[in-house]
Amino acid sequence: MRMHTSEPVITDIRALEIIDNRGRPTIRARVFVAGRAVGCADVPCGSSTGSYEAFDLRDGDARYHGRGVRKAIANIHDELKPALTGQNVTNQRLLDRIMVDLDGTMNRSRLGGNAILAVSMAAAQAAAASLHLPLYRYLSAAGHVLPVPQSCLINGGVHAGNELDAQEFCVMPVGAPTFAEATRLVCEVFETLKGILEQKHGTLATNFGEDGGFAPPVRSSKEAMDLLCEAVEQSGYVDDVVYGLDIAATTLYDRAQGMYRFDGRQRTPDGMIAAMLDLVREYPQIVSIEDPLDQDDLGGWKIMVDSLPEVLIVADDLTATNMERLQLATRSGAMNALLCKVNQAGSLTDAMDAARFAQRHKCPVVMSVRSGETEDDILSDISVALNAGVFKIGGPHGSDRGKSFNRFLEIEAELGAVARYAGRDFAQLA
Ligand code: 2PG
Ligand code: MG
Repeated sequence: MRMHTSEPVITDIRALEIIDNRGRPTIRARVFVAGRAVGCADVPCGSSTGSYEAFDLRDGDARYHGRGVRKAIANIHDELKPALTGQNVTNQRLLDRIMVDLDGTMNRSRLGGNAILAVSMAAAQAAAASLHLPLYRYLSAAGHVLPVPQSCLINGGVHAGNELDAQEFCVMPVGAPTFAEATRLVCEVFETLKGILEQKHGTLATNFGEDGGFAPPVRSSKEAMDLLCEAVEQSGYVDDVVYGLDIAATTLYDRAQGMYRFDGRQRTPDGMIAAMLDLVREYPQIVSIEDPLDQDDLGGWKIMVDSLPEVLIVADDLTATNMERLQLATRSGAMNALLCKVNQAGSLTDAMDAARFAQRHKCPVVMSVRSGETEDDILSDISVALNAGVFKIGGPHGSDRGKSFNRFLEIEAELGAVARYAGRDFAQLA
């Protein structure tokens, strides 16, 4: 029988409306390639979304309270599929350019960032499959870093039904020698924290927030930090664990009044900066603070960066994985680390370009899941391809979070001696 030697051209694209971990619709796309390879990918989605993110096209009708994605799916079938059929699937940059040009808007609002990203990621998976490579290796010959998992164990903000204003209190097991050991540390601390919460606040305190962390009835960042520190201490990992916070301050900011609601008080922007400095003074093991201020307060962000040179001041809503915003923020000295979310960018090429731009500007990359996730573990492969030093992974609860841990565990085993756990060098990987 003759071997199939034709180019891996795209022969078909099919998309389906599926649900994420919150029962909200999202897109699953499949890209089919000559020679039988197929790639599949799901689009993640956030709750605390910034204004500069790629447009998430929703139907706005009665189904799913307006959140259906049938229009985006129709755009995949009616516009993206005809434009991409016959193209070589390994030409990721060209595929993404064709889709972005066809959309024709600045923020992907005509076809939907979700429609474009679904096809973009499924095409990368199909290309990797056609070359019989794991995705991380297809995306980069140099990928070998297993990131420090920044694991959210306590949730607040819009991700929880408690009265804690800040969104995420995370552990980062930098002292572990491998990702596998880092996973064990996270899970042991998680289990210990559960016991502490039960004992102090009763079993209701062990209910979960949207990131797979607990959502206990605490009101202040210090209470949350004390609980985390106690769990780490009881687990015996004081020397191995540091902490990362996501304040998600845009969600706490009242634009009309120019005031934040934080830790039970109204605060001016200066008051908010003072509160951050105070937290780091009290908990010097905090090594990372994401979105400490509103997404448009570039001046305030610069003060944060200048005041806390040892701490990663991570831009999420500030830059929204958008190249123009990233150029503005780095030029203004308003950030020193980038949170990279693929659906903020709206295509795989745009997300990877943003991450590499940040790394060239000495801003370490924190890859991140969204609060709305499925069982698709593609982000772990993208993280390894980028050699990102940190991965914001959620708590170790549910397969929507476990999938990221498990994919990294697979990659670490597969890489063997080549694998390097970022550990204490997490901020040097830029
Ligand atoms: C964030 C994310 C991830 P969301 O703010 O960093 O936890 O939340 O996906 O809701 O924007
Ligand atoms: Mg965030």
